[in-house]
Amino acid sequence: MEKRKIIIDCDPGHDDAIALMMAYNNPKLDLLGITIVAGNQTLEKTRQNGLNVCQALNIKVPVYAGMSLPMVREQVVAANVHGETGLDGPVFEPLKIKAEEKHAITYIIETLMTSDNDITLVPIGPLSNIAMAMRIEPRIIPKIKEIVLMGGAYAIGNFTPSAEFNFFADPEAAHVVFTSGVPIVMMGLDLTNQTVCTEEVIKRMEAIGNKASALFCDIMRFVLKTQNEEFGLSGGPLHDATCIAYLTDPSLFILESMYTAIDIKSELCYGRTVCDVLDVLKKPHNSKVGMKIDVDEFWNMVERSIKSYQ
Ligand SMILES: [Ca+2]
Repeated sequence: MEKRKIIIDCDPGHDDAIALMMAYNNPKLDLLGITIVAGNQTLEKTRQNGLNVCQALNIKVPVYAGMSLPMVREQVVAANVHGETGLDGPVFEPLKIKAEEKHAITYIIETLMTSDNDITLVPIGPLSNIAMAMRIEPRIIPKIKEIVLMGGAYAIGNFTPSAEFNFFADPEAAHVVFTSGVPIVMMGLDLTNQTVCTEEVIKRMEAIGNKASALFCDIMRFVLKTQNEEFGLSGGPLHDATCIAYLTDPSLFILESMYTAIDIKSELCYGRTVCDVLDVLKKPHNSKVGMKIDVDEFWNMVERSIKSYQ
């Protein structure tokens, strides 16, 4: 069976770390490269976190650092959820691996331009790297097989009342991506909030007893703590990991095709994902939006992924 080629563009981040864990060692996926963007924390910190996760799990995939700032707006980070380092909780060994010299955008452009139109981009942070790559070299746009991303929400936001964090952190970049014409699968908060990791799930993964399970538990125990403090929740969603689950087994998901736009003009709704769920605008559909996930099977998949690390 041919593996699906992917590039993960991330801002690690707790759920980013689990997504990387699930993508590597995955029998269905060929993880070509990891590109890093500022988001949950500054670029310096998200790069360090990405490398820490790769070193801890022995993930042998090149890591490229990209945009340190959004395209237009001033920078915002999500220290309220991810802590001062952006990946508070686990304690890592001193770093022995480094990011590549090449800029993430150069890597994305060169890799797509020399591809057979068979690479899927998986952005799970703000879309700054992907949008800038599209603006610098528009010829990459028809080369992208599909974009499977975490971001947005057809209902309410989590960083403002109307906007989800990834899109609020760089709304103009999200606008560029959603108007590019590339087929988009959007895993928004409406779907990702269904994957609530509880202490019971953590105990189940802890019982596996390998390095991946230890990292999973250190990460998710911190997530549970902040989700409780910030939102009063008894569990923490694994937002970014849903993209990897979809790429591994799309049959676990219910998606709906619709037109989606990003609000980049208003004050109250800046960064809001305006999803035309009822198709009132009759505009060509540019996205398939995740509505429902089989949560039991999702946890089985997470468990299989953790077990794949010896
Ligand atoms: Ca992320």
